[in-house]
Amino acid sequence: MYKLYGRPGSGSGAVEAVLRLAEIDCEIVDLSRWAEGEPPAELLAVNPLGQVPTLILPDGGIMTESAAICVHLADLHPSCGLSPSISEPTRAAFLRWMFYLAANVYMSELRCYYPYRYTLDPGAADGIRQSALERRTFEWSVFADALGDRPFALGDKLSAVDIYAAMLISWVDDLDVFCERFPALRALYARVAEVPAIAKVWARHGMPV
Ligand SMILES: N[C@@H](CCC(=O)N[C@@H](CS)C(=O)NCC(=O)O)C(=O)O
Repeated sequence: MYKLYGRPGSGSGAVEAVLRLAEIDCEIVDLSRWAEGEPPAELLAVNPLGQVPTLILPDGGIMTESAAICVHLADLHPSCGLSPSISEPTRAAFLRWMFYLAANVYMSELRCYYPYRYTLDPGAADGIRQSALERRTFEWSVFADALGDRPFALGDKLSAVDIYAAMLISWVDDLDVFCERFPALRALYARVAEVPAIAKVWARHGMPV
């Protein structure tokens, strides 16, 4: 049995959606928000960074890193159709965009959310947040340009990339402005959110459906 440490509205949303679509049984532990530097002991015991999502595998192994977890689960359960197999032509794009979103957009989100972690100068936090917001917009524009007018990141078929992107889109503060600027991403979000199993997870995470 898997065990997922998460928090509603956090990076565990995409993992939970993949678990549901892959019909994987999993105990979900919803942690409440914690004060800076004080993650719950239960989480710290399995992830020294004190971050969610953290997944305990059936063999007791531990996985962190939201994108890696999504890829791993989707690969292990090919019937869910969320990851192209290693020999499919779309595999390279699949890996590219999973890693792109995790390494760029998610990281910009973290700089917005925890700007003080990226400086020793308390007066610099505001500037870090502002530049992260600008950088995030640029990163989304790169993703939107690559998406073009295709329904999903890899073409006609939903994959874990779309779920991951939709989770990150839901974190944007000013969604109206964002959707106006990136109509293709608004459409992608809507397509993801209309999948019944995902809509249930999004609702649990307080994400727009
Ligand atoms: N690179 C990690 C980032 C995970 C992360 O930063 N999660 C946030 C919630 S979205 C968290 O747990 N923050 C608590 C903290 O860093 O203290 C991933 O992709 O899973």
